[in-house]
Amino acid sequence: MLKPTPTPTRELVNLDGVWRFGIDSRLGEQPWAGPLESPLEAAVPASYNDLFTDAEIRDHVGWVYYQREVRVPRGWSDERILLRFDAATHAARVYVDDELVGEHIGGYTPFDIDLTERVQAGGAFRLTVAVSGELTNETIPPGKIEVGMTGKRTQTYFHDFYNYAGLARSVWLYSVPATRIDDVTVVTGFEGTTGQVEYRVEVIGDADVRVRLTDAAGAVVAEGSGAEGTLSVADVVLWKPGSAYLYQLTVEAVRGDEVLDSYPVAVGVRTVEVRGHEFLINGEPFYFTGFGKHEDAAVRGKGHDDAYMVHDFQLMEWSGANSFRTSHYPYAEEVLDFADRHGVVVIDETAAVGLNMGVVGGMSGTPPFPTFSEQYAGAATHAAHAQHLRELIGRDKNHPSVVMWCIANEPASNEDGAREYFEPLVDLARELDPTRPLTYSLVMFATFKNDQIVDLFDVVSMNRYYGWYIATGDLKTAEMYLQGDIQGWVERTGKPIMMTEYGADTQPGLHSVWDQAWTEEYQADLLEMYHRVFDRFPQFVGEQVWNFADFATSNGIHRVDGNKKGVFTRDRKPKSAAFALRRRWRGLDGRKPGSDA
Ligand code: GCB
Repeated sequence: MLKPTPTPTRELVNLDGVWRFGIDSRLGEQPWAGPLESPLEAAVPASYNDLFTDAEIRDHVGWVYYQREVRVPRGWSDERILLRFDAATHAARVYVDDELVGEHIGGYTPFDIDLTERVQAGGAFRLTVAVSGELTNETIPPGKIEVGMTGKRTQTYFHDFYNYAGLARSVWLYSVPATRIDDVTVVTGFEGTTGQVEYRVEVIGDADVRVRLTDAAGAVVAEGSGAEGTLSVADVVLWKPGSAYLYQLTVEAVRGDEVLDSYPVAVGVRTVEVRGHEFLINGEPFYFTGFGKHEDAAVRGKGHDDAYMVHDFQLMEWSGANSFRTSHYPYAEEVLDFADRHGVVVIDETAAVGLNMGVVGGMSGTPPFPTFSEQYAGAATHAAHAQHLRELIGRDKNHPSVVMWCIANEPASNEDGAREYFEPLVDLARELDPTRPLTYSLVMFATFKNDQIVDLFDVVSMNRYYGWYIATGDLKTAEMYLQGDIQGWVERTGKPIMMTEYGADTQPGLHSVWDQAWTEEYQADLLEMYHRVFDRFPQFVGEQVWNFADFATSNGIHRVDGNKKGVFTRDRKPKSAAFALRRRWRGLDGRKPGSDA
């Protein structure tokens, strides 16, 4: 799916700003049929939950309404007119004036609605969007809605981060020509000093395709024609972690000399491969350093914010992180564009978090009923997961920064039914993208003895909390657990292994001379212990600390003002561990992780 981009043949109007806002329980029937009768206004992009002081809005379970007037540019009378939501979390119904014009389910992938037949160039219309943050056993991620003694509907879910909802990413009105480029897929490779850019273009309407590859200085380095082909790039400059280089592929739909449509795709020439127990980028072993992150900030919730994005990448670079995982959902496209431009490596994760009834059983991991059953993750969940995977790969397939798909976070891969659930999804992902390795993040109670799906995947990604949830405050015991655990996976799989989560909640400013949980020293010591163990295994290909920054969680007795496993606070101040990571990841300790040097 192509991101709306201004080109010589496409125009774009950004609809971000302050919209009228109300929750369904306070609005009349068919609130879209006129101006919203609500005194509230909400910022877009932003999750709505933390904007208001009213707890009933924050915890609302149901539909909320956003509304604004939209003016269509005068010059668009011969164009197709599309509306794009970069995300509506988790479901949306879109109305133009009094009419329902489209719906979408899935909170972290974009969707378009064609308004050409309903709006007029130079005219205006009332745009109303109903958004629901509800999670059920038919959604990804899953959740459950219960009605309590007071009659209030409450939402529970099986992940710890707060279930922010609303229009957290940009909204656009854009024009495209009737005959147009509908999709572009790029796959790159190289041999010696010659790069290859394989491309495939889908066109709507009757047109020929012409492509042109330009280098970073704008010089044409290759040209081609036809809907598919391979371009050769002499003296190719590769896209490398820490050293991004982007070419631009300009794709044109043409009839004779007339250019009907034009669309640019940023192309980083690089390869990704798993060989034996190595993860190779451009044929060279790559060791991931970095974090699991969240899209999370005060007030805006999961609202995309360019300032936070720039600052987060700065802090990652400062700490020596070369990568991150989009835990636990696809991030805004701007983030991947930024990673492409700055040579940061991304593990792109679906929103499939919480497919695990074992977490309800606490540390015993005993599910109250089977996870992979109609009661929880059944046929409807599976269909939603598959559709989400299609939308994710459709959106992100051309990003050089994305080196691996993570199909789920901590599913109950130890339970019966896991294989039947995951095998078709793995097949689907490989069909959609045969070029990138696949992984899933392994929950603690999915062990090398009882996991049922690891052989389907390319990389073993472990989430482990020895020294925190298990052997709390006892790093000696934790070290023995961790050593045995990794050893077990090495012997079972022979695949590359990485740690996609490890960490400890830490209250900034809390200090102790003892091994005391929650102190800054304990967080740093715990990470150091893990690193000591990782360095003993040549099969280890990476470490991503949980989490980059503190983040908001749902109400609960296990968290005080959110999850505090951040190496940075929620407002991005470093805890002691940040300095320790910087020393290790920048090689200031004299040895870079994953290298023999
Ligand atoms: C996990 C989850 C992550 C949590 C983390 C924790 O295993 O994948 O979403 O935030 O543990 O801190 O408990």
